[in-house]
Amino acid sequence: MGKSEIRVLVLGDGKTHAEKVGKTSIIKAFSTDTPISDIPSSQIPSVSPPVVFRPENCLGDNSVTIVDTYCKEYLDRRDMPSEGNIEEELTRADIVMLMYDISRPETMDRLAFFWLPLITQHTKVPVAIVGNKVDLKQTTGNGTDQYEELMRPLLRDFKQCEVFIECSAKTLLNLHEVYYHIQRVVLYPTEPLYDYDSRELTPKFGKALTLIFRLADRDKDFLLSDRELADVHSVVYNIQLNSSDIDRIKEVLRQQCEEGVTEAGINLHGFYHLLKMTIQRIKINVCWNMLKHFGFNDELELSVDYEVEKKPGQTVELSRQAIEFLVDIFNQYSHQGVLTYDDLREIFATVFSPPWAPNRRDEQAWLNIDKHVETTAEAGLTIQSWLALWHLLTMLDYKNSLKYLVYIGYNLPLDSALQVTRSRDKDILGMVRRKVYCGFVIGYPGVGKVTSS
Ligand SMILES: Nc1nc2c(ncn2[C@@H]2O[C@H](COP(=O)(O)OP(=O)(O)O)[C@@H](O)[C@H]2O)c(=O)[nH]1
Ligand SMILES: [Mg+2]
Repeated sequence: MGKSEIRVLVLGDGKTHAEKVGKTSIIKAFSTDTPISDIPSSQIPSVSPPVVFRPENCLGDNSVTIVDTYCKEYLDRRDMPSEGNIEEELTRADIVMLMYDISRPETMDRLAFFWLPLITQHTKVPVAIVGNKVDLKQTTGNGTDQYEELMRPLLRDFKQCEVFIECSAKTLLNLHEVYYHIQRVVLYPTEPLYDYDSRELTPKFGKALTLIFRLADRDKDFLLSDRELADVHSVVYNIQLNSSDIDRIKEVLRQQCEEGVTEAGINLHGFYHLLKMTIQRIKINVCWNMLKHFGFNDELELSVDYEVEKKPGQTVELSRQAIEFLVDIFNQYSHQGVLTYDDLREIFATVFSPPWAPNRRDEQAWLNIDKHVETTAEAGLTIQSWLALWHLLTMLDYKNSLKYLVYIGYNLPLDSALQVTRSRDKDILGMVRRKVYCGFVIGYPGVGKVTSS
């Protein structure tokens, strides 16, 4: 993702000596990779200056800046601004590392009734809850972990809490994991892709996956064959899957989503499920890397930016390649030579609005297709109407048309999709090459302009 600096704000109790959760210690342990038991206490100040990690020690091309805090009076909000401007720091942070001391339950209680309300009031960035001093941990008799039990409602009630991890600055246990996860949640956020409440992929991610599936399905049989699946892995992750890897993936998928796997390959439903399983295994970076590979940005959108140079009298039309692509789409989705309304919705399953009404998301906008081109008695489109629709869209707004072409799966270079006609004056002199003619119907109101066209 496109972040060059990750700013981590470390918060947590520290009013009295007994309540110090180990914020400064953990920063010292991060920066020296040394257990704090090996560091003289004189070298651990009460508050550390910001520590910067250069990109070579980070997860992506980013740097990491860790900002320590010192807050004496955490129970009296009126004192907060004088305490190192925590509120201002909150607005600058990319992630908050909220610490408690696992040996002192009261430091954990204060997460829910003091720290998290304060954090969520000032920022929407993710929060990593870090339980320090795990070296002092005692588990309960029946083996269940009481702290995890206590954490669960916290993670449920405060949606910004994306990570819960226990570690020790004294022994370095899990310290690399903390460092990894605070970067991971910033670089690869879960929330745009997955809804924890419904346990479903977000609609936007679903649409992006539909397009990725379509591009990966090269033989256009609505299934990912073993070869196509292996090719996706090889181009996106540079991993060569062999047949037993693929069999294993399909077997795991079959156990969880039987209808997603057929003899000939994985269908779209199965592909969704595969990605859902990937997210549930906290492999969100795998999903983001796939999105990035296919050109999606942080907002899960494709940027289709292409400007055509044209002079007055020239118009922009679809190229032969674009028309061939649209004919292929028609052949793939149509039934008995007609694209039904359902087929049309299937083609545009990768977007939220129809190309003829790009700002509308309502059902009626889709039904309005008959206002733009001739439809059959059953509201379907013949190949002529389908192509006429695209010629019309391109003439009205070629940028919009190009964007939708890409969203339905056109993956050749953008400049190959359009061509500019000769100027109209030249057409008059020589042979006419343009495919689309623009005519105006003029007349008094009520004379039948709409019905005659
Ligand atoms: N047992 C144990 N003690 C720790 C750990 N981390 C910090 N401490 C101790 O906790 C006390 C407070 O640490 P400090 O970093 O000053 O806390 P802060 O006020 O949150 O910055 C110090 O005495 C540290 O030695 C740890 O992982 N395990
Ligand atoms: Mg400190």
